[in-house]
Amino acid sequence: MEKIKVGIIGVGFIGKVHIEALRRLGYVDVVALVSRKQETAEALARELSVPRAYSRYEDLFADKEIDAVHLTTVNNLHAPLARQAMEAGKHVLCDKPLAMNGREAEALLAAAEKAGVVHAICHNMRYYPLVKQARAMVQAGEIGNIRLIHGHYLQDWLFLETDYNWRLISEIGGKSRAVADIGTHWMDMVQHITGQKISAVYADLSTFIPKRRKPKVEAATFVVRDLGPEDYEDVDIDTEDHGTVMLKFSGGAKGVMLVCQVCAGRKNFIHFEISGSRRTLEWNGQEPNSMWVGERGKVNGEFIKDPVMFAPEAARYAGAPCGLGEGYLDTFKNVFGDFYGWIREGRPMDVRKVNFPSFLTGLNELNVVDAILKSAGTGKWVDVKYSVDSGREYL
Ligand code: SOE
Repeated sequence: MEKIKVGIIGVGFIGKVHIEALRRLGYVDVVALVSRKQETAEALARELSVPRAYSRYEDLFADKEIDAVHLTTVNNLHAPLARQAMEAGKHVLCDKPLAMNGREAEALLAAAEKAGVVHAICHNMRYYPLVKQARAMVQAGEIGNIRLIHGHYLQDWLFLETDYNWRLISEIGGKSRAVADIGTHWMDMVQHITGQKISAVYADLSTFIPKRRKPKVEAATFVVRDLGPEDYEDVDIDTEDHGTVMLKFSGGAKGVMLVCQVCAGRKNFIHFEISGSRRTLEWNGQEPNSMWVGERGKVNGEFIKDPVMFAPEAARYAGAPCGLGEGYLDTFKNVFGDFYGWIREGRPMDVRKVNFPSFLTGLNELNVVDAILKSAGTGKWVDVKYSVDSGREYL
């Protein structure tokens, strides 16, 4: 069978993660990449053994051999590049957040439906095997009616005032940073597990470091360098380091999400606790291969990742047997497996049928982010206005 040919635009930390995960599928070939400078593109292509290197996006879109494009660029390029790729007939998998705001995402979904291509947003966190098992347990009624959904996503890579990255700048990353960058992961994961959509928000956002020292030569995400005071310039920051968001859900559940990118010692600490009328589940991404199960009237349990004990719809996401650790990098193989499985079977795109997060998911997320920004600005509860009515169930 002909391998599916893929091009990658933006080869920083996450672009390289995508390339490695794509190659693990076995039926996908990464044949081209784009980086802003031709010599950088060629160096990366040599380093990563990718046949073709471009520095112009349009050259990749014009490449007839390419079936699908991954967008792992800065956020403000997601929508314009996705639109061009789809107009060139390419399937698109875009990193989150899908666009700069709900309005831009709505237009992109319409363009995707017009182009008739397969489209996805890379919410990989829902693809940890135990997260899929949590979803299966909720759907099977093992947790009961969901009452409380809470948790956080904490990081420290922006802890110092000399830590700098394009996400800090609203023109490039979007008006929201911590919420749009990592909060969307958390919100997608808990809505996917419970099937309930966020219906209203009450938000408090803070910029604990309003002035930062920007290195004159920018570094990649998570890269720390030892520079002298003369290597920096002062910049004012207009995006949030932190968000505390109270939540109401479509199925009646209540909750709270805490996100912060300046918590010393917290690296990529994504965590949820979901309490229902029968049990509670608690899980965190820094120890993704075990889940706590809270009971009343009997001893609490620890669910060690074991596909034999999983529901069939969750077991398929475990790539290794019981107790053998699976992590962050494996979640990309899983989301790409669903996306390219759909393409390989030649199935038509249908946002209500696909088993992966689509541009509609990305749009729903940005509708929530827009509501969070509005609530933080007004100090009031805000009902989420979904651009597309996809019913009560989270898609
Ligand atoms: C930076 O916060 C970042 O790279 C996010 O953009 C990713 O989505 C997250 O998985 C890791 O941290």
